[in-house]
Amino acid sequence: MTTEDARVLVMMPTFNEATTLPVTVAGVLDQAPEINILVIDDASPDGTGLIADRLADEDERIQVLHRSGKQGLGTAYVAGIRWGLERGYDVLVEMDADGSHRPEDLPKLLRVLAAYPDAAAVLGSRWISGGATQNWPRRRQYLSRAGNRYVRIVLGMPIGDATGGFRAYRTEALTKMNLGSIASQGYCFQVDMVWRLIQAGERVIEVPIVFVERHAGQSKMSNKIVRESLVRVTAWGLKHRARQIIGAERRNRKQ
Ligand SMILES: Nc1nc2c(ncn2[C@@H]2O[C@H](COP(=O)(O)OP(=O)(O)OP(=O)(O)O)[C@@H](O)[C@H]2O)c(=O)[nH]1
Ligand SMILES: [Mg+2]
Repeated sequence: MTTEDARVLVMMPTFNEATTLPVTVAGVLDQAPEINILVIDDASPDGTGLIADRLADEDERIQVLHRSGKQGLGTAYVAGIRWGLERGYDVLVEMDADGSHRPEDLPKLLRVLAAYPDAAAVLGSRWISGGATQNWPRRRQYLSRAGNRYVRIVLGMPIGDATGGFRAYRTEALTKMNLGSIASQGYCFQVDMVWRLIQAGERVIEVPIVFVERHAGQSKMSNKIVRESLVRVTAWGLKHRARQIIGAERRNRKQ
């Protein structure tokens, strides 16, 4: 699969992104004219869904999935992945609509995925060499770095930025995944996806990106989302350790 002949769908979940969605969509189509975009809107009170419909009317590369109310980022992406798998895309991309993910980084993600046919996913990373954040408050940087360090320690995953949401998956790897068992709602959905791929023995590659603080609209980040991540990542880590220990005990008994 080369970048040219792969069918690529960019999934863009939105909740109250009326100002930033049109700019992001235009930027993506400018950078990668051959791709399609699916906006997944959770009945945004600010009318983002209507704006998305208008964009879709004007350009057949854009489609909209409307959901009845705010149901969280994780379920929005699972709905987007199902939609993309049903329609036979080769690559599914996750991307925020708030301007934080620069469209100019998209071709790089797609290029690297095409260059490594054995890779299941390419993650845009803020926390590897060459990656950066722009205008992000110190507190958010600290939270993201500390969260990612915790993920690395608890899950033993050699990933610099497992919580980031700008990434490209090869659909082949996603078809093997049990999407119905994904319960994560907030950021930990991102960790959940990488963890599932790594556990399945898939190769995951990171490329540096520059993450830009949103200029408009409001963050949906909350203490609840941080708590969910902490609880779930800790539970996955304990389960993983327990499996390792039980496996080692069995092996010892056989010897
Ligand atoms: N459909 C849908 N989209 C959501 C939901 N929560 C967040 N989003 C979208 O997911 C993307 C990321 O959400 P943000 O609020 O920017 O969260 P974040 O990027 O993790 O946090 P900030 O750095 O503070 O912006 C944005 O495009 C949001 O509009 C949700 O419940 N449903
Ligand atoms: Mg954001």
